[in-house]
Amino acid sequence: MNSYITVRNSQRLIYRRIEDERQKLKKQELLKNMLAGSEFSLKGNCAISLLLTKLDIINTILMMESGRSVIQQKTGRLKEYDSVCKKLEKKGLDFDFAIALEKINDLIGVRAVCAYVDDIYRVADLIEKQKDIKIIKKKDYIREPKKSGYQSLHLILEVAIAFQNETQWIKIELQLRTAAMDYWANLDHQLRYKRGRKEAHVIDEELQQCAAVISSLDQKMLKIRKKIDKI
Ligand code: 0O2
Repeated sequence: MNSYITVRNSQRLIYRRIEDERQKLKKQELLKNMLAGSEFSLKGNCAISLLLTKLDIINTILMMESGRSVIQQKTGRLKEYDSVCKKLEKKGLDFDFAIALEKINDLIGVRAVCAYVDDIYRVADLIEKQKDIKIIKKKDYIREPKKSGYQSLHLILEVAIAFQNETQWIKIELQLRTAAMDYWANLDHQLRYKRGRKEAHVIDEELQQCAAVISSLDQKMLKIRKKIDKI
């Protein structure tokens, strides 16, 4: 009798596990469809275009003041499904579209590369003044670099887009960095960021040292520019 109950219980456990796995796969499939779906990508691409245009205008304003181009390069992207899953997993969250929308700040993202460190804050100041942009959060990894050495200014924003006769606020992350910070981040990303902790550990220190060199280079370049500005 006892062994009969044990078999029944383990059967139940197996069925529950299968059902959980089925539900998980269903949610994953739904998440994939929602991310690739026309409404999310349409709104996301609208938000990206709007922010890129804002950055063009800001660059023109700052160019009139300084006589040089302040934003050297800018790109926008919607986060890939695999990358969304990895991030949800890392944060211990469910594979759910609503949760991803709420908890992942960079589902929609724009990155702008500026000439000098002080340009980054000038651009950020002008972004803050826009009436159709709300600043949700500011993460200053330049004043306080991440343990990895990563530097950039992250602004989590909401931009207003006109969609189906109403205004909708869309969350988007703006990453602002210098070309030197961008160079470091790209190589770090390639070498370490997406690998396992153990694997990456061996190069942690060297990458931190490179980040310090990058930072002092940025400061030196800024000093040189300020010197020439005075003449
Ligand atoms: P990918 O593939 O570049 O998109 P949060 O909930 O906001 O605290 P989150 O979103 O991890 O947690 O915020 P965080 O730490 O500000 O990082 C957001 C993004 O910044 C990352 O997105 C990277 O693009 C970049 N980043 C942060 N730390 C590092 C780092 O040490 N090295 C490099 N190269 N980039 C970094 P993703 O989705 O992790 O990656």
